[in-house]
Order: sequence, then C-alpha cells, then structure tokens
Amino acid sequence: MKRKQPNILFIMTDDHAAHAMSCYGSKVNETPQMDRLANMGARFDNCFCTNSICAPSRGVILTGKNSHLNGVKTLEDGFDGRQQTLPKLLQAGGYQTSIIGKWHLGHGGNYDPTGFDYWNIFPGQGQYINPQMYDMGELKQYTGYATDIVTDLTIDWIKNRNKDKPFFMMCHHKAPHRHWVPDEKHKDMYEDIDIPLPDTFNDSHEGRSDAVKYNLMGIEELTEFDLKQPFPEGLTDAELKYWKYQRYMKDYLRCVASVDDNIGRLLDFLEEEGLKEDTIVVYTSDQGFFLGDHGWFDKRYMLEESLRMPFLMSYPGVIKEGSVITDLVANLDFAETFLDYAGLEIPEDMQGRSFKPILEGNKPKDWLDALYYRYWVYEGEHGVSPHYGIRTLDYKLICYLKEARDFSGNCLKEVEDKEWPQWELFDLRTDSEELDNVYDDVRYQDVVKELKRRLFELKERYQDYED
Ligand SMILES: [Ca+2]
Repeated sequence: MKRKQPNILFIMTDDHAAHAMSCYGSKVNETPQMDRLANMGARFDNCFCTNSICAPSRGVILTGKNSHLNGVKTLEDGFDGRQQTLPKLLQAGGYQTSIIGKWHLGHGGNYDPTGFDYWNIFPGQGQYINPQMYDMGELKQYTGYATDIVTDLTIDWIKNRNKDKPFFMMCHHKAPHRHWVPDEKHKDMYEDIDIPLPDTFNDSHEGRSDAVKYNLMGIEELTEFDLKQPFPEGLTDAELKYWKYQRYMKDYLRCVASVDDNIGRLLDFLEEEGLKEDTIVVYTSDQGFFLGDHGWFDKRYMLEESLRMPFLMSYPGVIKEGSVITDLVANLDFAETFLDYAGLEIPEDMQGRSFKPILEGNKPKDWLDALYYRYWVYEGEHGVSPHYGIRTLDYKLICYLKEARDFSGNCLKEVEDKEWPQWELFDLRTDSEELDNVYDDVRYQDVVKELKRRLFELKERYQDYED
C-alpha cells in the first residue's frame, strides 16, 4: 500500500545540458545512473525554462510564476522569501521540507530560504573544493568535493527525518557550473580521447540577428582561468579554438560524471532505506548550456541547447517505466505538478499547470502547446541582448529587443548603430539546429503573423506588460 503523499526528492544541477546525457542521445559522454533513472520512469523531451539563467529559473521553480512576478528577472535580483512558495505550501500540507546545496537567490534578511524545515546552502555560486555552507544561517567549512558533500548531507537528512511525515528535499548541486573543477576521481577521464565537435561548432550565423552574431560567449572567449592551463603557443586561431573546446568540454563532462555517480548513490540509498516505492525522484538542471554549439559556451539565448531542461521523473508503480513525454512542459509547471502529486490545492495565482495527467496518459485537451520565454538581462556578462519569444512544437519566433551591453554598461561596438528590434523565425520541423532564419521568407509570412498574435496573447496571459 502506497503512502498517500509521496516523498519528493528533487535533484537539480546547474547548467547541465540534456545533450550531455546518454538517455538524451549524447554524442560526448555516458551517464549510466541518469539513464537508470530515465528507465525507472519518464523522460521529458520538450521541457523548457522560461528564462535561461540560474537564479531566475530557481525563482520560477519555487513559485510557479514567471520572473517578472516572482521578482527574480536577472542574477542581481534577490528572491523575497515572504512570498508564496512551493516548500511553504508543502509544509502547510504535512510535508517536512529541506534544501541542501546551491540556492543562489541571495542571503540574509528576506533572502534566506523560507518554507524549509532545514536548509544548508552555498554562499552565492559556492565552491567545488572544500566549500563553505550556511547551515541554517551559520557559516560552516566543509572538506571534500561539493557534489559528494551535497549528496552526503542529503542522505543524512533523509536518514534522520521524521518518519511520520513525507519529505520534500531539494538536492541542488553546484556542478557542472563554470569554472568546471573536476574531483580527483574523474580528473583523468577523457585524457586520451578527443571529444567530438557539435555540428554547429563553426556556425557562421549568416542571415541571423546581430544579437546572435555578436556576443561575449564564443569558445574563443574562454580564459586561462576557465581552462586552468596556459594556452599553448604557436597555434592558428582555429587550432586554439579546438584546443579550448577540448579543455572546456573535458572538465565539464568530468563534473557531470561525478553528478552521475552521486545520483547512483542516492538511488541505491532509497532502495536500501525501503523508500523507493514511496518516493518521486526528479533529475533536472536549472537550464541547458551551449557545449560548443553555434561556437559558444554558456546559456541565456532562447535557442534549443540553452532553452531545454533535462527532466527525468520516476515514481515506481505510478509513472510507467521508460515513458517518453513529448508534450511541451516548463519549469513554470513543476510546483503545480508536485502539489498535485501531494494531493494539495494548486493556488489560482500560479501560472503553470500540473502535468500529472499527462504522465497518467490523460493529457488535457486544452493543454498549452506554446512556451513564452523572456530573458531580461540588459547589462551583463556575455553581452546577450534582452529578448522574448514563443516556442511551439513546430516553430520558434524570437524578438531581440535592443543592443547588448557588457558588465560595465558599454554597448558592444559591433551593434551600437543597429536597428532594433530584430526578429528570428525557425521552422523546427526542418531546421532543428536553428541555422536558417526564415523570418523574412515570403512563404512564412502567415506563420509570422499567427505566431506574433500568439506571442502577445501569451504576454497578456502571464501579465508581462513591459515592452
Ligand atoms: Ca544555471
């Protein structure tokens, strides 16, 4: 007999792209433990974030509301813990709640985690090696590797939980965020091989918006600090770009390998503890990442590699093993879905929708088949233009609103005299790599018109009234 309210173990990493997981068809690595979780339950192939950057994605997950309503539009915005959140609602509904690892939504005052019976978080981005953590607000020094430590603390907390109540645990890793520091165990992985290049590594960005042609996140921009070695001398530009890609990807994938091992530890632990049957396990990442795709690292853009979130969810005996869900879902729907599984009411003001019926094979007839996206950062790292857009199963329309500015507020010189906004349209049915901008193509003018209508309808629906 199953528990009425399942435990929920929500494991989230930082910047782990779906195309670096073998269950999503990775060409660059193997992730046996993530594959094991995918086989235990469902893999979502069209799960997206509404704003592809760390803190904002976390704000959406905690509230079921878009960035402009939860207050975290950019990395600089702290999360005001006085608002309604998922952990508060679960707590009120009988759960014991906990968060361990990366928080990245501010600290002190109204920015500390709220709605958690226990919290132990990294300051800011946190450190990979010997990290400090705020254990219920008290700064403590830990020894070891962050991914192992977060897993150890997660296991300890679950072991020592109140066994009369279900639990909701957010296990949030720092990995594989920049600067991609691997642990001892994995530091020599991939040493003797070359990581294959993505097909779009040398994308010329021809026919695309200036917002894509010019930014500060090309593989060329990776620094010696990022790559932890002096650059070799005497290489051509192309050779150096290749060398940087190899160094970057190997460290990134080594960090992922440690996450994979630790997911295996958690799955084993749930089995040993007799919790497997009563526990929903989720694995996701706050957004995707460019792994040399289009010639870049980092995220931010509404393009597939950055927009897509890996999302695996198991609940033995309830979610069918090995399911693949292709319906469009978003991080905006997570809170609603967990409340639904917990048998709790979903507040009216949440903006997403529970996808529990989809997992049960009863997709609602009026399920929304379009995603509204908005990236708000104007002045910031990597010089990416603010933009919004709509993604349906077949198309993506993006509106780049204005010129990009760097951290110091300076306009990127290549875009200072350009006209804005600039639009892009991709036909995802024939152009999954998003290389061919068909916005001006006469054959697509009806599509453009219809998508614009739907885009502004979504803006209205989500109460985003800013131009
Ligand atoms: Ca992130």
